[in-house]
Amino acid sequence: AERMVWRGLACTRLGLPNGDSAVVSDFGAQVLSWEAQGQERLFLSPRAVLDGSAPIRGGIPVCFPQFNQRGPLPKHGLVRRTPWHYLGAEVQEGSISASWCWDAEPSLHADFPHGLRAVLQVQLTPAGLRVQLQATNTGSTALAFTGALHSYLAVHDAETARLQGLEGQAFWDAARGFVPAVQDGSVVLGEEVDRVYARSRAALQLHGRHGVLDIAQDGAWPETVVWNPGPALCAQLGDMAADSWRQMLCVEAALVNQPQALAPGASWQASQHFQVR
Ligand code: TA6
Repeated sequence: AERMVWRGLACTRLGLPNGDSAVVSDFGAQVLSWEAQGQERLFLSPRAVLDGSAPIRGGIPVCFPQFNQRGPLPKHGLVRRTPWHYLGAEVQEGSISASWCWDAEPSLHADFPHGLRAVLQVQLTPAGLRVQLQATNTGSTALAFTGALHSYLAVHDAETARLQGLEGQAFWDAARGFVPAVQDGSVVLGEEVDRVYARSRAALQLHGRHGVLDIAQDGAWPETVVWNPGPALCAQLGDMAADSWRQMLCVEAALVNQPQALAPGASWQASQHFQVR
């Protein structure tokens, strides 16, 4: 692993002998780039704010300990807008991983008076990337959290890209009045989609010009969020270009509907895994 400065951000670059690589910033412990089989697999907005004054639009933001605006904390929580502490890297047989941690003291935020440690581990394997979030209650009071790995996947052809594997899953769509529905067919790009699905046990597949990406999450993430702003909302987002909605699809491993309780001393962990076929 190589520590480096990338567009002004303190980052770690992970590389494998086959040429695959990943770049992760200390700010947000956010994966900003993942190249597998010679292709960039993540979307990073050309207008992303990279000076630490705002969350970074793209890559894999960690939303924690609150998803979206479902609580008193800033949107998507505290950790995507602050530097994490780099713990180091480890080479295993055929893979390399690195970890970051973030600690909350009870005095950190008036609306979150708890001791909480988050550890993010990023593991690069041939044609694969695994991101794992671990949370430990380091304080003396019980707490509850929600969150997500808000992964922005690269789309190279908006007309033909489709996400398969959610057929038959229950969801609600924040862009359509939160009305409960069941997924019929694949998810395609076009209008705004902001959906919280019950997790599918099987991996999802993002089909695109550069092949098929399998997307899996373990059961500690009970939901999958699929988000694309579509042209109208995209035009209002200052850190997206007008056509950025055509180049991304967020497929998020998430914990949204029911907050996860953590007793003092207790830990929780969950991962999302991407594999190019
Ligand atoms: O995960 C979907 C979502 O919560 C959407 O509602 C949308 O707002 C998106 O995340 C991006 O949020 P952000 O605060 O990064 O603009």
